[in-house]
Amino acid sequence: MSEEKMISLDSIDDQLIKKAEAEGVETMWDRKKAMKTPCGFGEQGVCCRICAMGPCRVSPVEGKGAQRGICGATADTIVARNFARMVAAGTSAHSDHARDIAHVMHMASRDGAYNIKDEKKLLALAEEWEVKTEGRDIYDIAHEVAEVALNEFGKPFGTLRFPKRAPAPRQKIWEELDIVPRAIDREIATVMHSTSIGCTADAESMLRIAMRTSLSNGWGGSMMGTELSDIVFGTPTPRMTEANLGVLEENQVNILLHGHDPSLSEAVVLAANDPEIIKLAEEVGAEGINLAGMCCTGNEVTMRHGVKIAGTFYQQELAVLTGVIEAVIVDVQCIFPSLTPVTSCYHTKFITTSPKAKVEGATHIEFHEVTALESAKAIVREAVLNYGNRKKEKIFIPESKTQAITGYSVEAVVKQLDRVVNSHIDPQGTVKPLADVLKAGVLRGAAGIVGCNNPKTRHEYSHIEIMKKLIANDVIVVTTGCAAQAAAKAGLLSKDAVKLAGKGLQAVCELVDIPPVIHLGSCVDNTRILKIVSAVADLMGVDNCDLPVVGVAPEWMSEKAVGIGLYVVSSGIDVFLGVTPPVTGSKHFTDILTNKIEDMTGAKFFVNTNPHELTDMMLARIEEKRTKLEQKL
Ligand code: SF4
Ligand code: MSK
Repeated sequence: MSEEKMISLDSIDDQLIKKAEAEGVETMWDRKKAMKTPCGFGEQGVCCRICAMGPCRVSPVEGKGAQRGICGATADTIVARNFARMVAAGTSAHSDHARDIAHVMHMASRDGAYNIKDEKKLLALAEEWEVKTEGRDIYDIAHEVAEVALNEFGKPFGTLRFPKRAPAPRQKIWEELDIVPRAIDREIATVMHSTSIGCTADAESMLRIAMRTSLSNGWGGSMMGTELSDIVFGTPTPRMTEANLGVLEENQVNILLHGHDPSLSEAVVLAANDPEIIKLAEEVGAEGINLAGMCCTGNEVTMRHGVKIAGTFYQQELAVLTGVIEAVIVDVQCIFPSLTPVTSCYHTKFITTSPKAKVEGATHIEFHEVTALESAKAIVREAVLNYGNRKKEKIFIPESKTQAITGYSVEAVVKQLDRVVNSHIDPQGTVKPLADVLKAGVLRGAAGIVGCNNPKTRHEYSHIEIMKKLIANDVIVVTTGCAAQAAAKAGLLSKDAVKLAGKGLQAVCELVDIPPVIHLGSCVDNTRILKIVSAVADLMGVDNCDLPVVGVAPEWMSEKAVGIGLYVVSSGIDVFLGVTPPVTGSKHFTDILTNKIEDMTGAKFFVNTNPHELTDMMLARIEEKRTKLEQKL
């Protein structure tokens, strides 16, 4: 097969798809084909199902076809409402994830299933939130901080706490635009209310409401998810791991951990290392228990424990096709319902654990945080007892696996930067070395490459092509989510990849001892990017939008990505998309997102489905921002 015809950049994916065809297993590519041409109205965002007078499909072409829905809503209104609902859904997913972590922190105890792993970070947050710490037990402090966090979801008055972390000029912009987020749940409810029949019918006003909601994600729920996870499960530090389906072991019990919330995966890591469970694995004839992560759960456990990465969102069905996975254990988000029919073709158990994400046909073993270890042991036991049921003739483990370094929290990045600080001149513990090399032009800029996979693109091709081109042009890359896993598989998270970087970036990587593409974690951890960018802006005395920094989602697919994209733009950072969002049915709204929003936030969206052209657009924008920054400093 010629390279261009391959579905994936990674040839093992194509091998596994062929295996699926030979074994009569339906995968997403079969279903994609069966979909035929996507609905043009849906693709352009002009289909409204908000009330039962509809559904109404209005024409995206001015003056031709139905121009208004039955209630009179125009294409501008319908597109803007649909977009806002995507933002609200994405915000709810990340924020509800954070709420669960806050509850876990609230139940943490010295002798319980969950402890406080990063006391320093807890104390810093307590101080920031004015929670008394003096003379108090660390667990009392943790419980009060968790209560404050939980109140962020529904407090009746005031605004969220984390936005005060943003550079002062950014906060001023939010105040002027009246988009400082209030309570997280309130912002989501406001979008749902405003988009209901007979409410907001003004595209720009709709966007502002969506922006405020997105900020309640980036500077609210997601940031809380990151901060509290670090406190309870440990702040990540760089560690070596391996990535791709070659990490599966023929002679071990293989468990695929897939989903998002670290409360479950942390307990599974403990359970898989429990002597009683290890003994059981030996009794069934296995040499051990091999955990492999996928999607954001994969990121969470690799950055805290070095658990190997099986692959990306796109590979969830392919992993099962290897025939050696005893159980796919999932919690919430990005889980294909097709795992039921796919696992039924093999011996694999598909185990759901959350009442928020039950799947028909799966084995549901509810995970209870109060009895986390016992709960996780019961789940892992199911996997171990399934080891003897493999169908030998169906086993195929691809040989491919790649070395990667994962787990750069903000603290870890700062620690690396401290290596080059002359402590007689500058204080340690800041991002000043990064600000200095950006200012000097040794690094031309920085890019956060994030997000999912999408069968509209060749799997991982856009992620990797963009990363390679950026680092070759002295743009440092940080990455999260499934983009980070694509980078791991392509070898870009290793120090060997430094040779692919331009001279400036090479020098920085060697001095600071980092790879050119840095793994920052899961999707909620995009807030680590916000923190680093804001810290650099503060040091330079400018706003985020003045920096040569871009956000990129080359293969995004989730509503969560829409929520992220909007909070990134609202935070003053341009966002480059490789998949067109469903907004093109409104010229007016598309123009706001790709043009006018810059007047409000200093940043905007760029869209191009060709990864090379998209990268050229980024490089041009980075240089444009550099020129303006030089004049400003
Ligand atoms: Fe149609 Fe208006 Fe109802 Fe939407 S809200 S379905 S455009 S009548
Ligand atoms: S897991 S949201 S496919 S990045 Fe966060 Fe990957 Fe996208 Fe899910």
